[in-house]
Amino acid sequence: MDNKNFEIKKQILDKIKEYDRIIIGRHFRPDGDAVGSTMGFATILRESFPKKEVFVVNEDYSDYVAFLDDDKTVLADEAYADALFVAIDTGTSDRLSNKKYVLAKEIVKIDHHVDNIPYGDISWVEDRRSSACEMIVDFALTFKDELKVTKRAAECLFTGIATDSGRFRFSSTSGETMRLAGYLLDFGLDLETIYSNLYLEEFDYFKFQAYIFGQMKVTENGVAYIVVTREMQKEWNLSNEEASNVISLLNSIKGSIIWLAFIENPFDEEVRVRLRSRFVTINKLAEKYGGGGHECAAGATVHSAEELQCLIDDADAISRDYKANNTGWM
Ligand SMILES: [Mn+2]
Repeated sequence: MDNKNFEIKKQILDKIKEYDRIIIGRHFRPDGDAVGSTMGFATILRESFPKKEVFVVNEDYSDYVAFLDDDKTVLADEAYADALFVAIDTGTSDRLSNKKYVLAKEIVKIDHHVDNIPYGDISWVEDRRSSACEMIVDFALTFKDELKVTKRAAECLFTGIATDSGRFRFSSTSGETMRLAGYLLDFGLDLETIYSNLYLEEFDYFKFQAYIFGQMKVTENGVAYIVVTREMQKEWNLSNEEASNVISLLNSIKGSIIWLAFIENPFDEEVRVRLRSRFVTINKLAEKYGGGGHECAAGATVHSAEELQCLIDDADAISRDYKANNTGWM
């Protein structure tokens, strides 16, 4: 365990002790890490401080990790005035699913995204971490005499680490990630059930995959991309989450070190872009198109077919230059 940022962690623990009501939130369109970290943290706080009211309150939920049995609490505005709001896994406050966070007395931020637009009265950000869940485990172990981790919390936190690290495959996976995940495994987690929940798909989904493989394109210098059109989303009855997850179908093509999914917004002209890469970094490219994120996983937005093509061309040039000047990529 590393004691970097011990002072900030201590401030957060003290703040939690100070409040009787703690409301926990995360980013909208939640993924495994967002759900796992908030539910895991809530479980730890409830076990450790049974007299406190601890709520996880958000406005949207995940189908993908529904097995984590997310809280769907709705709280009256009045409940916020004397509460501490803990925002986890959310880089910027505009991405918070629970818009009522502004009503809370104080805000704590715990996150592993690049801290471009800081927020919160206390902010603990470590952008080298694989996941917010990894930070929650680190937090629990930093104060292991006061915080109680249970098997239920361990299941939530392990799921978040496993999903956000690409099953311990992304370069954000460190020895520390493995040690903390190992600590969680020791609670007797049922890996077969967890991974079955994460991997198994309906037969129809495989037909959808075959369709996507037929639609995707690869540029001259190896940028794989797909446009998930409105029509496609309607025809295949895709949820927002399912449409976004199409990006993961492009991630294993030899020579494609950058891959992109363009997801048309069903309600306006906006097109959401998910950018992924290996070896080469693409967060600068995302920033150029009004977005940002991690070095190898970022998001952006384009507003026209022309802008969409520009982004593909830019990505192609980055891929070309990287391949020309580096070896060892695949
Ligand atoms: Mn995350």
